[in-house]
Amino acid sequence: MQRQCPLCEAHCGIRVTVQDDVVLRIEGDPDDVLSRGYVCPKGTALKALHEDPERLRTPLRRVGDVFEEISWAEAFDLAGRRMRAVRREHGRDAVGAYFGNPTAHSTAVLAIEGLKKVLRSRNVFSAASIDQFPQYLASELMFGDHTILPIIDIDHTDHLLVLGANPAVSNGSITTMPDARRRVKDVVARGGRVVVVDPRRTETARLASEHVAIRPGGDPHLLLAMLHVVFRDGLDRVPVWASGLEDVRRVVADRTPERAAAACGIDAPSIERLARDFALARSAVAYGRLGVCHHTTGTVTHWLINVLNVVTGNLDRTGGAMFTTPPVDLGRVLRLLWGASSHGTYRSRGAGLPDLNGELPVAAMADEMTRPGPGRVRALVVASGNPALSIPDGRAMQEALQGLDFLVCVDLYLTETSRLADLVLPPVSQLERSELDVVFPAFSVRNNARWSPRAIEPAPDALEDWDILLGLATEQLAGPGSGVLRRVVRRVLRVVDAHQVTSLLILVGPQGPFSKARGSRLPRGRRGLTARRVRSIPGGIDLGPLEPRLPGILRTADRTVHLAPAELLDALPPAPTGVRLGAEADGFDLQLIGRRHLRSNNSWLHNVPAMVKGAERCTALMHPDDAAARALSAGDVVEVTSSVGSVRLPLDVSDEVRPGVVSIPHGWGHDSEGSRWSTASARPGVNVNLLTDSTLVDALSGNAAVNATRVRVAQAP
Ligand SMILES: Nc1nc2c(c(=O)[nH]1)N[C@H]1C(S)=C(S)[C@@H](COP(=O)(O)OP(=O)(O)OC[C@H]3O[C@@H](n4cnc5c(=O)[nH]c(N)nc54)[C@H](O)[C@@H]3O)O[C@H]1N2
Ligand SMILES: Nc1nc2c(c(=O)[nH]1)N[C@H]1C(S)=C(S)[C@@H](COP(=O)(O)OP(=O)(O)OC[C@H]3O[C@@H](n4cnc5c(=O)[nH]c(N)nc54)[C@H](O)[C@@H]3O)O[C@H]1N2
Ligand code: SF4
Ligand SMILES: [Mo]
Repeated sequence: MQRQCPLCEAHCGIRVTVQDDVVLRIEGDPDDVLSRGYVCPKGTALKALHEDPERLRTPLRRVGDVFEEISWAEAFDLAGRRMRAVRREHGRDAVGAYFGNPTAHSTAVLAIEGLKKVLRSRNVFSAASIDQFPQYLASELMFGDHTILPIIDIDHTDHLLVLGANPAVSNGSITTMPDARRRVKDVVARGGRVVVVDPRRTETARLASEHVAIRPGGDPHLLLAMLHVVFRDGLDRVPVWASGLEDVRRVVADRTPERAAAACGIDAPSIERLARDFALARSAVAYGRLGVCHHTTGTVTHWLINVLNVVTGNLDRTGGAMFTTPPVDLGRVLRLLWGASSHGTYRSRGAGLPDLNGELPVAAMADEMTRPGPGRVRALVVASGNPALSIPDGRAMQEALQGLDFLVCVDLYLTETSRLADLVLPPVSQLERSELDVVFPAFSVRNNARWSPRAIEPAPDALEDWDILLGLATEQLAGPGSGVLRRVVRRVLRVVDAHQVTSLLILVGPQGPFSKARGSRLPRGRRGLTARRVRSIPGGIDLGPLEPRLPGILRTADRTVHLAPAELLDALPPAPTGVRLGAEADGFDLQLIGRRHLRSNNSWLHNVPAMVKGAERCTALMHPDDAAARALSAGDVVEVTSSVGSVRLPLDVSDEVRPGVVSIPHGWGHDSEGSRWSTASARPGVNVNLLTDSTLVDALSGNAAVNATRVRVAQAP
């Protein structure tokens, strides 16, 4: 059977061969309209994940130091009683929620909105605020809605400028581009140029025409100087639907390449050339992702990336940054549920970080669980997340989780987080669920609609995330008569499933029969997409290349793209006058950045033997000059220390990283007592978030700025 791999944003099509409920083989699906046969090693690991004896199959309740298996009815009853009691005693903000990365990869994404609706808590968090919050906020301020996200038209561009992304490994993020390696190589093969701006010579940089080893955090300076050159040399081609141009011209007027050079570690002639190459290309697109999100300047940098695309005439045109026409308009769904996109409606009690669309930044999460007073989180739902490893200041986070009155985790495993839970609710495995992808067509390089049937029949009493999250939501209903209400809602949920909801959303969506949206490209004679049609075509439906959609989809009051929102102008980093180089006064003389690996997926594929075999991957990587200066060599165990904590791990030495930088991957640190993944804990690695500081954030969005962490490295005693 043909379906998709839901592990990362690429959502590759896979063929799963099953006999007598046993998976024999998983391979890439050549019929898939987006991935055309590509699959990475993680995709084939879905079999091992499904079969993993340590994957949970039954709800678990904590009794003292151990877990015991209970029925679903008992589990929901327990969750309901405990959470309603916390709410009764301490108010609705005392029940919080954290939604992790995999929630976006199934219909759980719709169910969490239901849970949020009944919780009505200020204390809702998600992995998005250690990820794409800066992109959301830049979109909100410029396009009027955080869901209007530009996607790179990599398959048609003549010039790709990558800042802080490594699609050759990640396979694309906020641009779904399975087999990104081939797509990057194709740009070069058709005579185009790929420039990768990254402190590390990454897997993507090795495929590129040029690698520019920027100082971490230097991106806004580089972009301001590139814009300076574009205007100075009269290379701007600004579309009519953009406003605020004069303000942009004004703020870049003194941002010369010479002034930017030291701040970004790139010499002025190179900056000039990068700017001219970009602006003079037939089509060009600048693309930024995590490397630039994870900085104190995250939102400013994404704004400048968008501005560069707009003023060179490359937003909303083929080969530039474009907008999709997906089957489901998630922005509209969210607006129906929550009203217009909003920012800073309320703030976290401690650090005063602003909400973005009803979600507080994770950088404030541990503090909101421990800071006394009204509004303190005492009960928490964690759905498909592992905050114990994924959030800055891991020690504080783990202590805060431990201090909760009630923690319920919806997870497949006893992880570093769920081991601390009072109740663990495991959904079916990825191969046991069926779904219509409602998220990633909105981010894909081609418009598409794809259906994933289940490959394996789940056990009769097994539940999907959808059922579990809505079950938890039902249990929140409280007040007079609520017992009856809960019974009625339970009945209703037995007949209303995720498929009915997604079918309806497609029917009224931009590709549906009633839509007049531009960019709908159904084959002639077949008007309007329906879920039934999507389900009937294995490999999915190709709805054509991305098409120009501006200004129609803008949600700003004046229907223009705002090039110069006041918040962003105010937040510009000062023009550099002199830059501190070398040792910092506090002795933290290196800057910490992350890296991803093709066989990892954040914190949770390390229990699959094939995903962790081979050389140790959780290592500190530094430049030979930095190693020599500290009398260190490859293989040494080093101690890496920040103002927050320290970790010990093996050293790797390579000139692929820029001097002054040390790179450690995240998602490791599987040595906690009580977690239950024996393969992972045999080679635990260390949790890099024991070093990162939850007070380092992008000032505007509150996104965690983990790449701004300063450390020192020495031989471990
Ligand atoms: N220092 C540093 N920290 C980072 C990052 C970084 O680059 N550097 N990256 C950040 C980013 S981009 C992200 S997205 C976050 C991720 O942060 P999280 O989302 O908190 O963590 P994950 O490691 O993705 O954990 C996912 C959990 O969900 C479980 N799971 C997997 N599939 C399912 C499912 O279908 N249903 C359910 N219920 N559970 C499931 C897994 O067992 C695992 O425990 O980490 C962030 N943290
Ligand atoms: N194999 C695999 N694929 C994944 C994941 C995974 O864990 N494994 N995770 C998924 C998730 S949740 C996400 S969000 C995406 C992330 O997708 P990407 O953003 O493409 O992935 P990263 O590897 O985090 O790339 C960030 C890059 O930024 C660079 N960088 C660090 N600091 C700076 C800086 O200051 N300036 C610049 N210009 N560059 C900098 C880093 O060296 C790194 O190469 O990947 C997804 N895909
Ligand atoms: S790149 Fe790998 S993990 Fe991501 S969807 Fe494709 S097969 Fe799955
Ligand atoms: Mo992410």
